[in-house]
Amino acid sequence: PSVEIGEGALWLPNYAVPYAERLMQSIEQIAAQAPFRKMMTPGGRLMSVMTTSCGQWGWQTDEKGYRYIDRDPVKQQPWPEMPSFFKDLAVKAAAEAGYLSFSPSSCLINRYAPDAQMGIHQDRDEGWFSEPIVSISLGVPARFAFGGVKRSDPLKRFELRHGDVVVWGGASRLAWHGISRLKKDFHPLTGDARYNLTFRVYQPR
Ligand code: MD5
Ligand code: FE
Repeated sequence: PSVEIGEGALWLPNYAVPYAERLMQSIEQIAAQAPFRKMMTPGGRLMSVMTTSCGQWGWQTDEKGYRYIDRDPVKQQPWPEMPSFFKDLAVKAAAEAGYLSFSPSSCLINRYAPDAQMGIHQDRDEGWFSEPIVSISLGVPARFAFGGVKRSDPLKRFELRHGDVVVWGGASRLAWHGISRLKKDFHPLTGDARYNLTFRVYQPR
């Protein structure tokens, strides 16, 4: 089943449940090559979420700003390859929402420990806004807030749970959104953590 939770945002509850163990194994392998790290915002604040990436491009924030880069600045190596089943899963989910030529070049992997959060923001460092972002949530559930394309648009809240996939296309592609402080909880696959993978199309213009 699928539910449109906002304009252009298609929620596929439990869609990734059959792949969850494989996804976590691959996340561990990726993190062994490109470790999870807390990045700095351009304003000088350390993010509470830990991140890594796989694929051709990885999202980076530091004192120089937000951007996509083709190497892990910690390891000074190219980002780990995007496993083919990651891409297949994201492509299949995008197709459910009518995006038949989705080809992500970046997968950002977020790790939320208890109390980690992500403030309200837009994902606009990619360009290519006619392409959706596909997100996969694993482990502990999180309260998600999303609004409209204007910062002042009212926020709707709902829970993203283990195995949920959301295809963020159309008007939701540039919607403001964030994740509330993660509650202490337990999931048999991830312990007290939540993971989120976001598949993105980025290429320099
Ligand atoms: C997360 N990650 O759960 C979220 C899921 C990020 C981020 O926000 O930037 O790493 S992605 C949610 C998303 C993407 C694009 C549009 C919208 C939500 N939206 O319209 O709400 O760690
Ligand atoms: Fe985001």
